[in-house]
Amino acid sequence: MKKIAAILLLIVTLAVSQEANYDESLVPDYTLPELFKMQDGTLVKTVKDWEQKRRPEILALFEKEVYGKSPEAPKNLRYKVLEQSDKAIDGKATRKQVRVFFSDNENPHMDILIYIPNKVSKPAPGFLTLNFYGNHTVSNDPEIIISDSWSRNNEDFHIENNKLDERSRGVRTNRWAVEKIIDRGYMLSTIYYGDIDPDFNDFNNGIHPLFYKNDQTQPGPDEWGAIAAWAWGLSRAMDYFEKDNQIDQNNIAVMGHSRLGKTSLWAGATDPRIAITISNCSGCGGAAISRRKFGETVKRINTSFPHWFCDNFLQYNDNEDNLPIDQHMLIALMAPRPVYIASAEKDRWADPKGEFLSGKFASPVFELYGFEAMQADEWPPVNTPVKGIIGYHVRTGKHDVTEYDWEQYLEFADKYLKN
Ligand code: GTR
Repeated sequence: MKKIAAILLLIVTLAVSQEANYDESLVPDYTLPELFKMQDGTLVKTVKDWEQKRRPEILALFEKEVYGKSPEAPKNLRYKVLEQSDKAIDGKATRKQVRVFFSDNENPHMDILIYIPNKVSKPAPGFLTLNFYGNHTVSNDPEIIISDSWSRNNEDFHIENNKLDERSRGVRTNRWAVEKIIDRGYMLSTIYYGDIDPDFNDFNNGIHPLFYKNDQTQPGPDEWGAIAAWAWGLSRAMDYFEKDNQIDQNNIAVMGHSRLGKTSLWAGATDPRIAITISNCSGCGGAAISRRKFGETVKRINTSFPHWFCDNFLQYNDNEDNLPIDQHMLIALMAPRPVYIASAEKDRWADPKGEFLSGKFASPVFELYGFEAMQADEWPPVNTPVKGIIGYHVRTGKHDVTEYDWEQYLEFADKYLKN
């Protein structure tokens, strides 16, 4: 009898410890690491202090403790335009599908699907994105090449045996305002994230093995996890844009949702060529402040997705207060480039308020550059975007990308990309 009671108690304890906190009054008191206090104790006073000392320190801490360090671009990166037509989207756009080879071999490679508005005569500014289930899911366009990389299965999308096929063409059009983006004069490009690294806990496929030394079979504790690898892939697309004179390489906004929103933030932090960074519902390990432990926690994310971050991040399971950084510092790494953080009211798992706060707490760095701080003292009401160099909105609805989200990103781009 005693034994049964003990087992029951254990089960209840385990269940409770797994439960996420959604109660604001239970958010613990926390002290954030100081943005402007350098490791030697001196304070940042000027942009030069920030750029030459503090920013590199913070970037190095995120590399070592959270996402892992990524390698440089391979010297032998190659590109091949697989297909091109100026008759896409009812003749409004030129579609290009470009294969990027990461070595002298055929594999691994990633395909960039690009739509460029025909009405724009100069190189087009626009959006660089990753997608979850293949380029062919973002539009019904029959010419989009289907990736043969490993995919997560999805019953709703008829994705079985980890293989993408014709049945999933166009299944994600609701998340991609392709025509609207083109009509507004922007380029849209997207890459299947599984081309860069398949999203499961294994480091023997995708991009990682290309960089292993000797008998290495997985990244070291401070080397790139999957998020860093996906971000690295975005940087390789930026390398390609430098070579394509139809694309305005200096006016590219990286946008991503959820795990790919975490990825866009890491890409924006590590690649200064990215003009604007947009994270949509990025949550834990993205924009949300880790120390709040609201919704998904460091422990939960490291347990469910052990391959996303570097192994050093495991030390902070149930130990957020010892992190030498928090996610507001990731937002600060974008400065003075504009950054947009978006949340959804029902996406409490991602801690919408914590996502807002990281933008707010990053403000001092933008102010150092002479910009106004985030233009909201309190977490704003739903569907009331905060416009400024740190943009923010929480919209009604769930964890998703909607027309409303794209409308805000297009406005943000009108303000900061075209000029
Ligand atoms: C969830 C995960 C989140 C978020 C999301 C997604 O299961 O807990 O951190 O990344 O997946 O990417 O859709």
